[in-house]
Amino acid sequence: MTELFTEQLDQTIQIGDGAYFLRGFALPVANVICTMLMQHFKDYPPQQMMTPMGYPMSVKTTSFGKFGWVGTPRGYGYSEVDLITKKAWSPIPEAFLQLAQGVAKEAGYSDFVPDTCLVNVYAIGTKMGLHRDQDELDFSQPIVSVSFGIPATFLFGGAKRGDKTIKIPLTHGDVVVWGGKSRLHYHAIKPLKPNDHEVLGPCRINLTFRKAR
Ligand code: MD3
Ligand code: FE
Repeated sequence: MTELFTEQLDQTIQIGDGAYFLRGFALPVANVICTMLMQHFKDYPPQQMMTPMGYPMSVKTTSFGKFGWVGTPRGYGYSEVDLITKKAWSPIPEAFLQLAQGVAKEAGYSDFVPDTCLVNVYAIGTKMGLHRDQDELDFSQPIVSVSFGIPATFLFGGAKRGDKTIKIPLTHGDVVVWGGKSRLHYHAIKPLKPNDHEVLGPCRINLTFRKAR
């Protein structure tokens, strides 16, 4: 574990089949993106969605793009409108797209065209339980994740729920591309430990770029 994270900035490190970790890759655009996120939260407030199991998530979620992920007591999946404001989601900003596509290309996915950007907002103590991302149509398309704010411990498992997990610390500016076999692997975020980030305060924000349809 240790040696992965003593590597230099700007290096692409393979952490699994089709999974690539780019430490600090988003740092140069972090301030621009975080500022745009703050504005987006006013227009499309992050909400606690319901899990497919029928429990409210501790994390709050909003989206950009043609589709956004929603979870309600009556079902979950991708929706073209925000269920609270009833508005169509706003388009994925160009700066976000450039980041996601630049990263995907770095990992060998040169034709990645995301149609959704999910935004997960974590307060201290919130978490995301072990799950797979399987609401998208084409699993040959990767997911690009970008983390901002305070650090979190990401758990990366295998194809089966009971498979062993490895811990990967994710912090401000870190980017991971999840393709290949990793695309359908189980994963989770451990409850966030108390901390404070100079830009975002006691908060973590994760963006996931996906092709839903
Ligand atoms: C591995 N989000 O939104 S990002 C999610 O930090 C989600 O908010 C977490 O899991 C977060 O579904 C983790 C890292 C991530 C995202 C998608 C993956 C890892 C993944 C899809 C497949 C395998
Ligand atoms: Fe996930």
